[in-house]
Amino acid sequence: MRPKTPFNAWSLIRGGLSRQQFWQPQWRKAGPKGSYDVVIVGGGGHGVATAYYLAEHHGITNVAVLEKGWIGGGNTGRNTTVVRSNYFYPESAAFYDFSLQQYEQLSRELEYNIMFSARGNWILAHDPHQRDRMRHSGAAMRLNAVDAEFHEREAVYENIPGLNPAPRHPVFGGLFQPRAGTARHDAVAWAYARAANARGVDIIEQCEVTGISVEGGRVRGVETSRGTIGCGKLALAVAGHSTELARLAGIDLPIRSFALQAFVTEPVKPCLDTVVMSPATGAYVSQTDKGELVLGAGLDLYVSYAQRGNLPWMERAAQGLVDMFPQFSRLRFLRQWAGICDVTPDSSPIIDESEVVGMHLNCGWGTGGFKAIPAGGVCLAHHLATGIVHPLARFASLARFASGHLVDEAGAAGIAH
Ligand code: FAD
Ligand code: PYC
Repeated sequence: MRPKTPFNAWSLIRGGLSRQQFWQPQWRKAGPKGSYDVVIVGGGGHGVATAYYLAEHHGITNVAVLEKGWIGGGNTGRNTTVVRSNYFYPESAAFYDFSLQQYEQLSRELEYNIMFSARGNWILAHDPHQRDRMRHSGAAMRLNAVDAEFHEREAVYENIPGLNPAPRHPVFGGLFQPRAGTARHDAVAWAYARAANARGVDIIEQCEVTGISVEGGRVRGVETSRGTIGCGKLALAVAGHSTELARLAGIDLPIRSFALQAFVTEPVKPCLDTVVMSPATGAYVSQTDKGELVLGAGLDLYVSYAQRGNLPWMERAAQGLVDMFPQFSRLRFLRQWAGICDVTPDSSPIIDESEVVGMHLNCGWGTGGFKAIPAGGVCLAHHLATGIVHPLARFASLARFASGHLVDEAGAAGIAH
């Protein structure tokens, strides 16, 4: 007979860590010092990733991340977790595919399970024109060395179990990226914050930046709800609040902020093993490891900083979902929420130094910046540390809005960019 081991639920939950290790905070609580070499405003994915790469790639650790709420409490902890690199133009394909490659090995690098799942991403074509365009996009992706498969209608139905055989918007085919998938959003922020902190970075929550001090055209520091903090360089990574923060330094950004909503249903057994996006219905859906369906639709149609959901958009997302998968019609929604997205005229990001010397920007991610967190962090850290734009971030300059060298990715996935 096997010896009986006493069942201990706690040791299972702790996953092999001792009680002391398990309860240890992920990062040490820090009060702000009087000044830092680099101050990063915004404790979302881009802010904490930048801090990590400053320390890991460049040995710069006299760094603070200032977050007005809690780490990951902005769009990073509100997004629908899709990571993919199915962009059209060579510049964006190189940038987003580099990011996806980082995601593929991030759990190992940061020693933190970010639950990356390469379950693939489908974009459905609902008319012959969309089908032609998706073939074209697939060809562009392959030319850019990104994995892409265009499938005719029959193959789409073979691959997506339960897809409505007679939807109101018929399916003419689909563009599939096998390496795309999902990752647990807040784990990404926690993993980077923990790794940055372990290398010496101060992670300071409940610290709102209310002013930026500029002297002789150069940034000197910030005013915060916890006092004045001086800095050699400043980085703003505040997503939907970028225009407000940049204005504190006298800069007008070509960005408008819109709410993007998301919804989850009650959990059910595994029934959907991929991400499905349907541009015609405006909805997209995937299933979490817990069993909930996560879904959303496009941006709200008016500019706003109101971080909340609304009934018309919930109806729109539900209609799209039920048109694609009628069997989900009896599921109940558990939660709805919104995040404020920072949209540029060409739907490509800004990673650049501003006209205030020493003040850098990481913004303009709109509806699609979760997948870009590793690349955004690498590029901003490189620019802050070396003074040179990272080659992957050349397309994300501020100058393009004056010169007209736009990289228009508004149609990247039909729903999000
Ligand atoms: P955030 O995570 O928003 O971080 C900015 C931080 O700055 C916030 O925590 C905020 O509190 C802080 N801050 C603001 N003002 C101040 C201040 N004055 N002082 C101090 N701190 C301040 N992208 C994808 O790639 N895939 C998806 O599936 C996807 N789905 C989405 C679904 C929804 C509903 C939403 C809203 C977005 C989605 N996105 C998605 C977009 C993605 O979430 C964002 O582009 C990305 O998270 C931006 O990260 P960030 O670090 O720039 O911003
Ligand atoms: O970027 O894949 C994405 C996305 C999906 C929904 C919102 N953004």
